[in-house]
Amino acid sequence: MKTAEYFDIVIIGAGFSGLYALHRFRDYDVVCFEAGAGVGGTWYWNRYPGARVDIPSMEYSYSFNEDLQQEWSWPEMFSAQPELERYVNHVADRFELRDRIRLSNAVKHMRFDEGTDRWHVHTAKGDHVICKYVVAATGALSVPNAPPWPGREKFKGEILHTAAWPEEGIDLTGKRMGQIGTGSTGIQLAPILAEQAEHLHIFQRTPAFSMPSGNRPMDFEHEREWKENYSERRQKMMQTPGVSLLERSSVACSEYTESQRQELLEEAWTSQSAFQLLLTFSDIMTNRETNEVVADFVRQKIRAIVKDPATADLLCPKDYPIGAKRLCIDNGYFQTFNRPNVTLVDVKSAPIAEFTENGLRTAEAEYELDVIVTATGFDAITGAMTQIDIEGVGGRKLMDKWADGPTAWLGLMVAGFPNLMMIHGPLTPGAQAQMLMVGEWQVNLVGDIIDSLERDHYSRIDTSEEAEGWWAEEVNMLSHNTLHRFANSWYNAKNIEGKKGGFMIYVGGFPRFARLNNEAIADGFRGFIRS
Ligand code: NA7
Repeated sequence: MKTAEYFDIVIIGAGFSGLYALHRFRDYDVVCFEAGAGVGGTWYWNRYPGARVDIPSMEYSYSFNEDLQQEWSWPEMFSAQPELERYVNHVADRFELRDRIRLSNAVKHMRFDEGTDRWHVHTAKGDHVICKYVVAATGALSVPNAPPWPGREKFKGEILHTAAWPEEGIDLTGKRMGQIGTGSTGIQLAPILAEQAEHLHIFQRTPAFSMPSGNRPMDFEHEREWKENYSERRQKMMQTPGVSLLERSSVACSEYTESQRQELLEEAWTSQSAFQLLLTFSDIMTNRETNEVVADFVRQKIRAIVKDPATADLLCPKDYPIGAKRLCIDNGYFQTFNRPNVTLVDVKSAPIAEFTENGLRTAEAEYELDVIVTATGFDAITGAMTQIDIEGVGGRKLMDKWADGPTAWLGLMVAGFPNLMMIHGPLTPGAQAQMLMVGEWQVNLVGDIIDSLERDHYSRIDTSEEAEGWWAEEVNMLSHNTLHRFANSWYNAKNIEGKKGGFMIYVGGFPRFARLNNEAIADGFRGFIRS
């Protein structure tokens, strides 16, 4: 057993937020544990062909250092995974963060010692660290969801998960392939698999809404303009609900004639600006009829692209509002179904029953496959925290406390788990706002909190169940004002059978979220208990 080491702060995760936290806390004695063999979190693990960010790269990048944002050049408008990984590695080197990161060394167990107000953190490699604060930058989408189909061990071919894609890549040329899952990931992946496979079966449970990504080589005039105005633009971004400078209409759909609506939607569809479609009218996420106008526009697009009417019909989402799950962004996804080597299989009506020696079997038929790619998403938002055995005050475990769904004051702290703060925790804006900059913002908030506790000589900060209740009310009130709750997705834990959670995302927009956080701190740390 290794001897215990002492640190001020343990950071869990060396993704984009964890790396920035290392930089922000550089004046403390700090160590970062990371499960992966490299830095980058999401952008380290999700190296499947076609992985690409769906936010423009001039926006989806760190804002904390002016020199960094001036020096770095993105080759494409929406960066692919290899470029994001190159960037995050550059940041780790440039800011000399590596010597405080312990890779391939996941945190497994944490116990809060009430006598000393210290966390005891134990890792996969047997490290034992005693520290005052833990900052969990564990990521909202970091634990792959692997549905428990029986027979995995029988299958003679290869089973891959998109979020654990082999680093060395894999040659899929001429293989009989099966892809399960048609969310953001599956939609990026399918066109590329189809080019390589002898035949590709795509197993779809729920069809997704998707629009063309508009990716293209970086326009250098656009880059120059951004760089000249970076700080002003970053500030403006923080004043928008999604932390993004997409154009947001303030006009309701009903104010337009039918032909004006179609013209606006067509403009958004071809805008080369991912997500613009959801901002065409002011009331898309609050008015069911408006939402249906936009949803129907996309269904018409699908029917116009996909030649076989039965396949087109199966690809049309019909039973949930557009935008209620994250809108997908594609590079020729629907066109893929016009290829002779691609078949769409409906596993809603005939679910996957088991994996077999030679492929998989649904309730209706058996499919012979060499490789099965599961693009089945994540045990999102809570998964990364509940897979660590975390014992708080009185030995209470986080996974028990959250058995019926997560609770957290401001999405930041959980009552009974002192000195533990989460970045992108449950009940924060998550994927409803640009995660890189919100992560930076939250790290700065945590940094300010820790600085003030140290300055005022506190040894413990906790929150209360009452404060968790206030935040739950705020989150629920907001989610009842929008249409997001009408879809089954990782936002409400309904992507995984049996998972409980309720609505876990803050949909009130970043400015309101930030204001409520700042007000609580300014108001004498309302909702927190310091001692
Ligand atoms: P998602 O969006 O959760 O998509 C997962 C897909 O896998 C989705 O089509 C699921 O169907 C499907 N799935 C999951 N479990 C099953 C089972 N048991 N049977 C059949 N199909 C299944 O994950 P992604 O990785 O695509 O995207 C996650 C986020 O990353 C995305 O929102 C962006 O923010 C980036 P379902 O829809 O649940 O019926």
